[in-house]
Amino acid sequence: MALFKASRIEGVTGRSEVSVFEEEDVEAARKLFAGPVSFLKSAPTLEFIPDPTVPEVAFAGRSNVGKSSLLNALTNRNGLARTSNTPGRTQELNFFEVGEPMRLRLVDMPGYGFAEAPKDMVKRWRFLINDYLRGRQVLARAFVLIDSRHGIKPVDNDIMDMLDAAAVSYRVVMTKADKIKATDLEAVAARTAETIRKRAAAHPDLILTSSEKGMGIPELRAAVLEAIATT
Ligand SMILES: Nc1nc2c(ncn2[C@@H]2O[C@H](COP(=O)(O)OP(=O)(O)O)[C@@H](O)[C@H]2O)c(=O)[nH]1
Ligand SMILES: [Mg+2]
Repeated sequence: MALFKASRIEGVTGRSEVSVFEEEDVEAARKLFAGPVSFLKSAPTLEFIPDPTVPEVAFAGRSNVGKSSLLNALTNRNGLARTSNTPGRTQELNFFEVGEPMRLRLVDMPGYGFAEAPKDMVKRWRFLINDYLRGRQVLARAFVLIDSRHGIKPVDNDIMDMLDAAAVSYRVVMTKADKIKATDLEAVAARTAETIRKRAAAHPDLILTSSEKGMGIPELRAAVLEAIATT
């Protein structure tokens, strides 16, 4: 059984906290994302979300965590998801279609946790996300993005609470791994893995990524494909 180990690291405790994938699964995922990917629509409320005809995989994270960059790296398309330094501009669910014929939709969830967010905006965000997570039958898995430099913050715990409560399985993805030293990355990965082990709906292993360097992107693609494999 061939394992894909390009970005595997051993945690400080000596065990691996990082997911490994079989080479053939990584290759199948690479092929899928090398094919057609297109933006479908933005939905400010649930009335506007597309008919649930294919499985969905959602991406959540604090604003500025690197979500747009990661979606672009994942899909191999530079301008698919807009990157910016102005947090909290979008409060919509963005849907992207992958494959021909379409295999799945990627859902870019609105970023959270920016400092100047007005209270009613935060409230609207909570309602939208909760309704989507609780009501979406085709939602196969969520990916929760955590900045490697900061680790899990209270706002990240909020979204993971919502996912646990809605019984939506999710995986934690560390972003911007190129921004810190390898030893610090190991430490933050070990700490993060330890924290999520206590969570009901979380996958125990992490995926370490850098959109800038392409690190962990093949694994993330494989994890997306794995998420819809049983649906
Ligand atoms: N060094 C580095 N910078 C990144 C990476 N991913 C995103 N960034 C930068 O972080 C900022 C926010 O990224 P963006 O993708 O817009 O984050 P979003 O708000 O979560 O969608 C931008 O300036 C990106 O260039 C990464 O993997 N490495
Ligand atoms: Mg963004």
